[in-house]
Amino acid sequence: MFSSLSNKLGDIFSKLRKRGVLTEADIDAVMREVRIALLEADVALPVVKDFITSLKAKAVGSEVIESVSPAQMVIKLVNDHITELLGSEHQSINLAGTPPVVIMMVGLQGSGKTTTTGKLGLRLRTKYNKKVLVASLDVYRPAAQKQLEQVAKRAEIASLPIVEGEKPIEITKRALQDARLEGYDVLLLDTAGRLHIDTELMDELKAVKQLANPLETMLVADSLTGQDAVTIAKAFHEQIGVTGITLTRIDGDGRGGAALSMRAITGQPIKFMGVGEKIDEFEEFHPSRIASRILDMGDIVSLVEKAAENVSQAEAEAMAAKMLEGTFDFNDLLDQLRKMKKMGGVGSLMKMLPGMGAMREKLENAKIDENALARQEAIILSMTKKERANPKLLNGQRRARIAKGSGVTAADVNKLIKQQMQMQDMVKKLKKLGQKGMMRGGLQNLMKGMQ
Ligand SMILES: Nc1nc2c(ncn2[C@@H]2O[C@H](COP(=O)(O)OP(=O)(O)OP(=O)(O)O)[C@@H](O)[C@H]2O)c(=O)[nH]1
Ligand SMILES: [Mg+2]
Repeated sequence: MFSSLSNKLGDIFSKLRKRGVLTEADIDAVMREVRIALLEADVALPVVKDFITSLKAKAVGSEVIESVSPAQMVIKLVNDHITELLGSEHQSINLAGTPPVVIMMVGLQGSGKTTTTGKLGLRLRTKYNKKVLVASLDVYRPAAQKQLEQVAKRAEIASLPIVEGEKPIEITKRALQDARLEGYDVLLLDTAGRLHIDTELMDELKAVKQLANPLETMLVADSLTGQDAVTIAKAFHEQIGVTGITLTRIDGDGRGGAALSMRAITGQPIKFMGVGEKIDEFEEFHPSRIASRILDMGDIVSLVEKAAENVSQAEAEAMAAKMLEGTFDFNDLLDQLRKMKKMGGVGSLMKMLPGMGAMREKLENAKIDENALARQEAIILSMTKKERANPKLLNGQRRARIAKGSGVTAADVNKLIKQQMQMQDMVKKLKKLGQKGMMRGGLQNLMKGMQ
């Protein structure tokens, strides 16, 4: 889903990551590329314009958090913006009414109303524990009512018995009555689709709506139709009032334009998405999760958030200064280990680092030993203050004592000391990069050295 947009943004950001400090010209160039990517994804022009304007204002005005690169900051800003565009908070179906709660499904022909009625019914039965009745008001297309009956059977929910020759309004009355008498919690009304929005269809929907007084009027829209889906949604909302949107065929939607513009243009929340033809291929729509799927940036976003929480500017500066002096010893390492632990361990940190997206699976397979951090901490704690400050003191005898004291093998102790030496080397290399470069990438480079 949204793979082409995801790839384009991925390309833009991977170029970004290679740069240390971003200039304003860099930011401008990025914004241009993001703009093109969104337009190519078929996002509505006014939505793209707004997106870029407010993103740029934030990018220029935001403070760059130490230990996070400006490129990461930009990625986080874009992520936050996409989430906002998708509606920020997840909105679930509204069932807060006196049963039977009526939900009316509307949409153009073939948008997926009948399928979605079954999917939603199944979900209401299994996840929400509701007793569900469905009724088809589609008296125009032959076998439409039978189709819903079949779908309901698969979802193991009840469907209103079919009476030949009945009009939509009559079916609605009967459905309401049955639902009341038989104690159903929810009544789903599947309506007929039309090729285009026409007055006849709208008048019928209005009449049904007035009679049934639905708590939710769910517009079912085909995401593959891109901007058309958005225009249609707007028209439906203006004419009959929509309370929620289900986007279908997200599974085939590489571009994502409809999903990204829908909320902004209609003002109505996307509540569900259809991700396949099968009855259980249906998901609640979570803006933040979709945004991270689109960006596929691992969890850079949470890295930035966590870094902002955990590493104060003063700490980062003090550490950078120490590294520059080349006096980064075991005391400092202990400090770093504790910070890393606070940030969720090496495993979760590695996953969050830029450029790790593609490696995520490999990393998970590699099963980074989370206990390693605790072990390293124990080893350092078994050292005397002097030893921590001056690792050169650590001869064989002292190493054996430390191993015993911390309950690890001598090999573990040797490994940590070796790592520390490698880190010293790295510090020397970093020194050549100058203070600025190091402060930007200090913590990450340090962690790469830890692996
Ligand atoms: N891949 C995929 N196919 C879907 C999805 N939702 C519906 N479909 C398919 O879309 C086609 C039309 O679905 P229907 O549920 O009959 O659409 P409708 O809106 O009820 O159509 P009318 O009643 O004729 O207006 C069917 O072949 C469904 O299997 C989805 O999320 N993904
Ligand atoms: Mg139908």
